[in-house]
Amino acid sequence: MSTITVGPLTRVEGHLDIEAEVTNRSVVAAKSSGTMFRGFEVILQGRDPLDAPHYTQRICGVCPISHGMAASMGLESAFGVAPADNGRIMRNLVLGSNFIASHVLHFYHLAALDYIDTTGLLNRAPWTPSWISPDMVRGATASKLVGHYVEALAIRRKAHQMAAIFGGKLPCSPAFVPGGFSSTVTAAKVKQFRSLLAEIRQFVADKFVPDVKLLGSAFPDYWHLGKGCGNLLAYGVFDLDSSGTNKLLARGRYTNKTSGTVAPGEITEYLKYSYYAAAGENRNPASGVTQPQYAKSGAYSWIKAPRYTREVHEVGPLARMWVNRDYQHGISVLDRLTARALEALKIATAMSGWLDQLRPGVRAQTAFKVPAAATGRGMTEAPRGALGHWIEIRSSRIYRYQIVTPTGWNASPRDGLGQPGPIEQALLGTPVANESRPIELLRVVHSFDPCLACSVHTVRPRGR
Ligand code: NFE
Ligand code: MG
Repeated sequence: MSTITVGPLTRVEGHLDIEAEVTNRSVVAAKSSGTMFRGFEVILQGRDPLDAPHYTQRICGVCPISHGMAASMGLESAFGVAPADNGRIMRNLVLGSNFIASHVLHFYHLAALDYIDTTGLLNRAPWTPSWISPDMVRGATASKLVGHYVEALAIRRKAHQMAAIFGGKLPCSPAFVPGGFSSTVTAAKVKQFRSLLAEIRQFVADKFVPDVKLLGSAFPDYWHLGKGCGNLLAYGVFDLDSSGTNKLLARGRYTNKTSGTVAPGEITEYLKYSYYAAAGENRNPASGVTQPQYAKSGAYSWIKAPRYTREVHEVGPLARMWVNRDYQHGISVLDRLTARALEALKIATAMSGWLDQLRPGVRAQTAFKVPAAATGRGMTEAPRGALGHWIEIRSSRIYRYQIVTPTGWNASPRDGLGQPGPIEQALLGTPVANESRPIELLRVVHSFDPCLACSVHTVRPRGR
């Protein structure tokens, strides 16, 4: 038996270590560890509730819009208001732009280089040195994919420009407010948005989706690798009206091979293997506690372990597309990549219809009053999966703020029952041909598109 540690594992957002025990060239146990403590839940305590959409967007430059959305929804639920239609639609359009930017970023700039022999194509830092393996695509196919890799950089820029038309700027849009959106709808903005969207959608349809298919044919084994826990969970996203229940991607769950609904009270977070004081063990985030404790005996991660009915669940594009019956081919490395690309196309297509629903000149925000005391919950989706913010207001200030992110679910450590997290489970059985270059582990981990900045939501210099 040997132990392989990939730390830090690169081409993810944030700082992740993966430790895998390998026997007979196959993984028999794995640990996923978030190696940094950030402190957003603590930083928010005592602040003005209206700060939440702005502070929480700083959790991550890749998925800020989702945090703006979850925080605004949490405040709306605490204040008892619903967003104005123009505001709801602009938020969806900005979030949709951010989903597409993130999915394109993930496939081309984070995952694809696990599959392409870039020798002679990307011959300088930061692309070299890199792990090249004999099964990688090369020649004309590799050149074509690297060409799309470069094009994808411009597409990401354009997706940010598109989001900024209504969002004001990217990353971190200042327009997120409870009751809707603080910007205005004009015919000129709609036109500009439509033109960028057409170009981006075309890239997704003509390059992104076919490129993922191409990898699907070139790496058949990966339709069977990285299966993981098999349970999928989605909170749903992109409200299509003010009801809060009618969404482009509906809420749902697939647990032990059975479809189910999602009851927010069933979500709890375990802390046994995380660097937090035991006081908050297995609590629903509405009463959750974030009290860092480092070092702590047995703990190995700064990520908590969220579970639904105490069971391990994977979240992300595959979970969303699965519970919506858009894609139910299987659960594996390639199914995650495929579902992500197809979801980008579905969202881009829907966005063009949303543009038609905007009403120039009509107010985009409902009036609200900040109550002295209230609780609220905002459950939505980030590109990487289900995202929830829980807020408790006392004396008109934030008393408690709890955030459970998608990578919190996917990269979670073992829970109080000893069950490994989704990535830890997905690594089991992964073959490792060369222990000094375990590219197979990267392929499995990258399929989840982990973001550690989000999941551990101030770095302490030199051990202090
Ligand atoms: Ni930093 Fe994020 C997304 C959120 S992942 S990227 O998507 O929330 O935990
Ligand atoms: Mg949290």
